[in-house]
Amino acid sequence: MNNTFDELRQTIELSQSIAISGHTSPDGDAIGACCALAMSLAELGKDVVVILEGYTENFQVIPTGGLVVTEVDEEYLPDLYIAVDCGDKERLGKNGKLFDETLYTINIDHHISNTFFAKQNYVDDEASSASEIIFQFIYNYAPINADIAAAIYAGIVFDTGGFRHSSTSPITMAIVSELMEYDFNFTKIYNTIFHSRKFGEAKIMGIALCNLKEAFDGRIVTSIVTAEEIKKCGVTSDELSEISSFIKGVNNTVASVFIYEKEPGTFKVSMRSDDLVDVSEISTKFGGGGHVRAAGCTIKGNAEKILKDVLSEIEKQL
Ligand SMILES: [Mn+2]
Repeated sequence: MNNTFDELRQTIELSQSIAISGHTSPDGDAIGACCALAMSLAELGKDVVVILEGYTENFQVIPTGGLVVTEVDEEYLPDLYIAVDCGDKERLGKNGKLFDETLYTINIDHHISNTFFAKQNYVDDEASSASEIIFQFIYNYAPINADIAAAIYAGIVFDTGGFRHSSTSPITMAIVSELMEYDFNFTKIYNTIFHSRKFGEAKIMGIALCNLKEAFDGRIVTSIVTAEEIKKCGVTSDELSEISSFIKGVNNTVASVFIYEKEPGTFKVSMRSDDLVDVSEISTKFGGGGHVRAAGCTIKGNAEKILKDVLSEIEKQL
């Protein structure tokens, strides 16, 4: 069961040193929510650190208040540990140990699968993002300034895919409307998160587009890139994450299948779809996972054969 905001605020009052962290491989929401909360609690006079793994260049646009560290000293033990945007304790990665050792723990999250793993919990699975909850939590309680507003904005923009996903609600937009009263560069945040890429990323996108093929009268688009092509562009697999959704954008396409060679003979299959195709069902058949409209799996073998097998599974759903 959820605690109330007032109960969480009482725990904060009882604490001077506070550690905050999000999930491993932090995304825009985890970073934005953690940093916004940290900056706001620091304004209240608390000693706050945000413990996060390193993250990609695009997210450097999110204000941190200089409070982010990747590691803490062995002897560091805060009064309170707040986990943000983590569905379960495992998502804290190696910080789970410190979390266990801390006297007061709070879990603030928006994943429907949340396991209520802290001593106090606040989970709202209808919230678009953890950042949205953090806004509600600090509103009328702790200070909000331009940097805090920018961090919350970044988290909401990221988790809603730029206000596109169905999780975007009137409440989300009301919060964004409040945030825009503060003086920060929302255009820069939006563009940096979604529309900026490294040279190599643009190049590998070009190669993927050159390799584009159609199946089932253009209802499925596919592309394969080899390890050699990836190496030539000097990119890592993180920098291929846009490709599948981009090619899904071809008119009249109901699903995309993007395959890349992770290592010789091992291929990652990344799929995107609309309502017609459940790609999580397909990826599960090949030992992978994901969501109905975005899923992936790793398959060993030959790329053309893998594509054929995946397409024949998709065909059953068309
Ligand atoms: Mn999130």
